[in-house]
Amino acid sequence: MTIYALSSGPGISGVAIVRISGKDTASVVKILTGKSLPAPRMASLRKINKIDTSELIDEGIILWFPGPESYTGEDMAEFHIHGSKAVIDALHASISKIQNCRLAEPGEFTKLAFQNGKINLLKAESIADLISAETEIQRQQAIKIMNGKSADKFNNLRKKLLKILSYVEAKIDFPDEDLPKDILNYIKKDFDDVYKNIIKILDDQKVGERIREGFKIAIIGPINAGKSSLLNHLSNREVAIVSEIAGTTRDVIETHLNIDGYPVIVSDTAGIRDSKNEIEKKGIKLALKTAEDADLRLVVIDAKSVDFTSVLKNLLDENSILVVNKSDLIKGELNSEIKKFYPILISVKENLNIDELILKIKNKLKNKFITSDDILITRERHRQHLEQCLDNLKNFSIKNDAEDFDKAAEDLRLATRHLGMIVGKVDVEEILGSIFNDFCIGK
Ligand SMILES: Nc1nc2c(ncn2[C@@H]2O[C@H](COP(=O)(O)OP(=O)(O)OP(=O)(O)O)[C@@H](O)[C@H]2O)c(=O)[nH]1
Ligand SMILES: [Mg+2]
Repeated sequence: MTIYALSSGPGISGVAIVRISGKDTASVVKILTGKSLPAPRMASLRKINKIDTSELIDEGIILWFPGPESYTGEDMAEFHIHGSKAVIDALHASISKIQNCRLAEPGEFTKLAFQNGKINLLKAESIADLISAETEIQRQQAIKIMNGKSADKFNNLRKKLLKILSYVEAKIDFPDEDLPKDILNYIKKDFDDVYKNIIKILDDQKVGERIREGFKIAIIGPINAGKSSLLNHLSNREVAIVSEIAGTTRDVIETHLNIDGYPVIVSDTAGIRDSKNEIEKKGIKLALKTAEDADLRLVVIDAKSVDFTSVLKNLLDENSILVVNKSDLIKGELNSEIKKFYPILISVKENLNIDELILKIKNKLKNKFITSDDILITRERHRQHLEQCLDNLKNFSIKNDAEDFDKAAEDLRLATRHLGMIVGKVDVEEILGSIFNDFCIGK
């Protein structure tokens, strides 16, 4: 099948790009332009005609990328046309009438690139991340991984395991021969190295995932404290209903914000109180769960009627900020009990001290989520494979010590498999290759 799709964003634009990939790409270009193929990778201005009536659709630049030197590895072409809905629709309609051509599915070009060995799975994922990056920190993370930062690391660790595996396999094949001492030392050293590295990679406070998905901030507190007002203020629009009626918010209301380059998801929640209402009770349960799962909690209370239940006190830890709202309604000092928690006094209504609150949030984020080159995990998928790899390595170690080499080898194979699955590489031939290349049986 030959696939096609609009690759530039939807909506009106100066130029739109329609990409085509598959073995009939050359004929699509020839049919629509009525001319022979342009030179590979050279921008060529062509008239583009409707397939059935030969009526002119538009004039645009055609780029022809013969496979395998293309993004997907197949023959590909790009039509750079004027970016209106009508031009794009007309071009799509004409391509769809050509035999074996169909509209691409989401991500299909990148999927083809992966299947054809042009990119690994980590790169495919990071391309998706780069496309959806909304903040600078997300862009930086995506581009580093696209450049192979984590793939190189995982491949190296995997290579070491494959080498150890080749020695263990040799031990199985030649049980009467002892492995030389230096090889035994080598196995031990490399095994420890891989093991420690994986533990270090896993101990990352989930920063990579947080950067990709957004840091979670929960606004929690008693009814009517001004939680929804604060959410609306931070997001600069009316996301949540604000009213003086106690218990207005019932569901968790989420908005995505960019706080100085940090991608955050702020959740407004139901006010905490002793309620008999079933729906409200559900909302309160959800609120507490949201607060528990959050990276940072803004515990908002009302300056005038400080209602500071133990439930809320328990939520105050180093990942929380106590926000005392409605400062416009009080005169004088806060009581000393509250002062203990280093509160920040604000008024959403009068826009007092909100900038300080934002600064405090930023500092908390900065301290908690220092990114470094050690951050290699950006998805739960990576974490799961690494954890499974670690389990298999533990099992290997026990069985290897007990000289149960058959079973130990199996655990090691599973461990390498999990590392391979992160990068999208699982190949039995490669394991065999490593055995025969590195181990000279005749010695
Ligand atoms: N005076 C004053 N009133 C405020 C301030 N912030 C919010 N309010 C008012 O307080 C009332 C409650 O505000 P909400 O934002 O709905 O409070 P909430 O915490 O979301 O309440 P629930 O959803 O019921 O838990 C509204 O009438 C707001 O206008 C403030 O800084 N000063
Ligand atoms: Mg509310």
